Amino acid sequence: MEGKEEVEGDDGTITTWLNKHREMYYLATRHPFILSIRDGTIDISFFKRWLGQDYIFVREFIPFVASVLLKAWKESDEGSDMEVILGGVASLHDEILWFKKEASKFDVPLFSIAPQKANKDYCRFLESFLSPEVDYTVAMTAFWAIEAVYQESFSLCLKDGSNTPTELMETCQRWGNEGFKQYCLSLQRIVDRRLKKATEEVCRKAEEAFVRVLEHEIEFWNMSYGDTLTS
Ligand code: HMH
Repeated sequence: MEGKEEVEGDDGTITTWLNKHREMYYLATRHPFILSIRDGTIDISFFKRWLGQDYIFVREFIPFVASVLLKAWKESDEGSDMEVILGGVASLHDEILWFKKEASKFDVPLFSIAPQKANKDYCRFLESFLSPEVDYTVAMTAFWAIEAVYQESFSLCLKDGSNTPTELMETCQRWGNEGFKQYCLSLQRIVDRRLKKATEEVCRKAEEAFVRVLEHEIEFWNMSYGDTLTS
């Protein structure tokens, strides 16, 4: 169902980056945490930890996306960018409600959870984009990458032959569904369009942001999957 036909926007810079940083992208999108969901072997306590930590992350992600919206309003050459980003903001509202519902289903107490180190580091990274000094194209690149990693990861758990536990299907569908994939492609097209006109400096910073996102995503999965609750 999730065919290979998605390589739309083919010859854009993003395709080049995905090839260049293939190994790291692979680590971020096929982490043992995700594979264990797909195989049905996940330790549910790891899932619950991820759920609580991701709720904290998403709350921080909202101001980040709002700042991208603001940058689009100020800097974008294309009015439709704002609509795509606004759609992202709207779906985050739904996502927050979903986290609360899901947390109560799994008895995860959302309000007494402390962010772990990898989460704090990732949130601090998000905050670094809030400054008006950060270019729209660079922030947009990070935004796309953050969404794309989840889309790619969770869609793996919906593929034929996967053995995803029923109670985790909703989570996988949330980020793995076709609509979310199309939304990620819209973000990707914006980034590719912007990069075509960007200075070398902006392109370099955007690529750097992409790689940093992959690193943070890997650390986030490690945090969710590891044995330790500390640090
Ligand atoms: C850590 N990355 C992380 N959490 C998320 N919810 C997303 C990406 C996608 O929104």
